[in-house]
Amino acid sequence: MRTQVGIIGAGPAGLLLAHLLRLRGIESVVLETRSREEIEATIRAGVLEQGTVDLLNESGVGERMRREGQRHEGVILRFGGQSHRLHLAELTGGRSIMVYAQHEVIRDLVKARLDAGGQLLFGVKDVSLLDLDTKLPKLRFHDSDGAVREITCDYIAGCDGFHGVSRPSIPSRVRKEFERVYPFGWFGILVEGPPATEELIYAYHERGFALVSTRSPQIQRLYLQCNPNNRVEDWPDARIWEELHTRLAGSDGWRLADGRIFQKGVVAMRSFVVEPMQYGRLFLAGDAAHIVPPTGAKGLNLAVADVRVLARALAAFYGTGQTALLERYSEDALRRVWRAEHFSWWMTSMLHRFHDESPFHHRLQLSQLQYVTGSRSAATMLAENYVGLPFDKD
Ligand code: FAS
Ligand code: PHB
Repeated sequence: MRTQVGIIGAGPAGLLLAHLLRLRGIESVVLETRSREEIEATIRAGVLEQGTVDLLNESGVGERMRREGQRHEGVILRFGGQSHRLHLAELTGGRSIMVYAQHEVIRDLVKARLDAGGQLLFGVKDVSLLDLDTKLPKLRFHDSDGAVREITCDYIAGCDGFHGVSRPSIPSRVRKEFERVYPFGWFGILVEGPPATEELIYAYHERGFALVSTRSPQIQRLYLQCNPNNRVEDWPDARIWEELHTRLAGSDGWRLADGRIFQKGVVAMRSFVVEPMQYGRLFLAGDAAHIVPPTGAKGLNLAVADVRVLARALAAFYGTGQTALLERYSEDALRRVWRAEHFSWWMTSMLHRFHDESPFHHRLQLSQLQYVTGSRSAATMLAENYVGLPFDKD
């Protein structure tokens, strides 16, 4: 087989890249280990930045998001038994977030690719990357029938997530990795029932962080800080509700509503970046290159930002033959990556209990929360990072 861009991974990064390339007349093939059903059922992120919403709309795949997504103009920080609303739109000149689950974005992008006759090869195995430092890099793999296949490409995009094969294909002598692993995880649940709040609640409590998010008027998404080694069986429903009610309790009369929990999972918390995000004809995008703790709701949005830069660079090459944007892809993408890494680390550090920290640290966290919710300039800093800086303002 022969294609212009070989893409490994049908997550948000790989699918959006394939879609943006097609809009510019550039062909691609996407290789995905899992099935279409599996990737469309993967429960992950829930918040889209303003820039992500704009890009999905501009590229013609935002119709269902506009219809079913929930635009939020504010976000709530809850501590000391009180809720403090940050008016995101007012603080950022009208920018906001859209609550629309990642697996819905995946469904919309898969449909757009298949409707356009895009080549999405599901169920592949043993993908390997060859000849990356030549003008004809190759992807070799077993297709869903077990046959060995090989695709010769002009370029390869590694969009295969944190545990994929792309990043390790960059020689270790070239790679520099930056990592911070947090001493806690998030226990996430999906609950049947109406929303208990109009906007997302990020709660700081001495027993640990809690987040009240949503998926639809009928399904709610909640998280609570937990031991990183916790398993689902460590958290029976009664314990989950007791912990959530304790961490979200307040003197303002607001109370979380219970409901039937129908999905549970533990999300690890780490910050990670690899530099550079390219090697020869291989370009990394999304979780293949970086991971953020989900406190800042940046993971999915960073993947989108990477492929926006990569699609533009590839279009310049195929349009004019110039390779300057391709050569500086990593430098251009990493500016926004490190801004999001810092914001995600900052939000995580402010809102989570580090149980090995002193009471002094606890007071510092409370002081910072009071400052962020009491000072317009501090609130603006949080708001503009949370809704996402305009793409050209990295
Ligand atoms: P993805 O990991 O989404 O996609 C990579 C794709 O490549 C997958 O479909 C995988 O099957 C495929 N693949 C892997 N290896 C392959 C190989 N060798 N060959 C072919 N295909 C291969 N972000 C938030 O903002 N908020 C959240 O609440 C949040 N929760 C998360 C919960 C979990 C459990 C995880 C793992 C991540 C979460 N994230 C969250 C981050 C998440 O949304 C990512 O940032 C986002 O999925 C990144 O998209 P991609 O880079 O496309 O990677
Ligand atoms: C979610 O709804 O899954 C979600 C929302 C906000 C976050 C993280 C996850 O910061």
